[in-house]
Amino acid sequence: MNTHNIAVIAGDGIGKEVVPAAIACLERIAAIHSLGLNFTHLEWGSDHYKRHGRMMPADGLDQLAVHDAIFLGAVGDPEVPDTESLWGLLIPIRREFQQYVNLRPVKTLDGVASPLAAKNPIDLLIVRENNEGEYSEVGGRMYRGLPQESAVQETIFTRLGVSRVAHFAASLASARSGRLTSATKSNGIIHTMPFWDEVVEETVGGYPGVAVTHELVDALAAHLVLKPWTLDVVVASNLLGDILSDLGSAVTGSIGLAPSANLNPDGYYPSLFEPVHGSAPDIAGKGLANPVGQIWSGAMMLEHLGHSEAAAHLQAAFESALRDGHGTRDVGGTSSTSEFTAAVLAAIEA
Ligand code: GGG
Repeated sequence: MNTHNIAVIAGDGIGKEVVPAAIACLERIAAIHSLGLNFTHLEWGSDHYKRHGRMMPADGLDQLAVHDAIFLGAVGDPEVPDTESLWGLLIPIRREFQQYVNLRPVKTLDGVASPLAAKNPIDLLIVRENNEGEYSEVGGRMYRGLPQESAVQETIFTRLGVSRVAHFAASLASARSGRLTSATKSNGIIHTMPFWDEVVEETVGGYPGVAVTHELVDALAAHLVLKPWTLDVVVASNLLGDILSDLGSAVTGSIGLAPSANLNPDGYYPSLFEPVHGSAPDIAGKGLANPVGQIWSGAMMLEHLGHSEAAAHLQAAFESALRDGHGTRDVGGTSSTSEFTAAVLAAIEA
């Protein structure tokens, strides 16, 4: 039996609802496909912060390092500063384990109410740089509370960082249509963005079947809303990729649908799988959360661990539950989180 040790961090808000839903599906898939998935549940997140003053224990990264993958729900709590919840858990994990690719599929799903997606099928991949760029701790605040109060935040692009994510995106594009779009803002951001463009261009030059188009991110945002079906693989910096992928999921019907894989493509470290959405405190605890983003992230985890058949089975099951009208309210249906999960479990057996 293939056995994998998975660290599970449900985290905050709706993470506590969608993670158990996805684990129930993963356990059933594991039983059917004879996979050993050993889940270790780690009670980390904002409740841990409120008790101990930190989002995870001091040796949290060491505890995670011995696992084959990490399955995360959401982080964020109205009583905890957002900088603490993000920089105290998710960002250190992405960095420590060199998860420099954040792969975010944007795809039309049958059964989801989305006027735009109904026009033409959408099937694109956003490759977000995940370790550097605008997400940087370099900077500071001065003269707090005075009229001259100021803040500086540095963006950092390295040749290594940009080229490795561009390689990943180019090889994906090469296996698909050969069309790669790189998000830029090099007309306004005159040092880092032209550097990003140059390194992407050089890297993609090594892939004869791939053509890269550099699109200004404002125009690309409009492109993503007006004609998303003409895009295939999009590579973007940390911040731009985050924004574009939220927009992409909204275009397909709901951010609750969107999965993501924070990948260490070299395989030296565990990768992390999480839905794109956050903790949604406004609907937490009400049984309204859409578990598709979490379940789909579980399918991406199975694929990453080498179980394509099991991943396809799980993917087909949640797609069929949506197609059969079992969607949650955000996608135009009436099901609760548990009703939708029950429909996926039934589709797994079908
Ligand atoms: N699903 C994980 C989560 O809660 N993400 C919320 C968030 O704020 N993410 C920021 C990011 O991906 O950079």
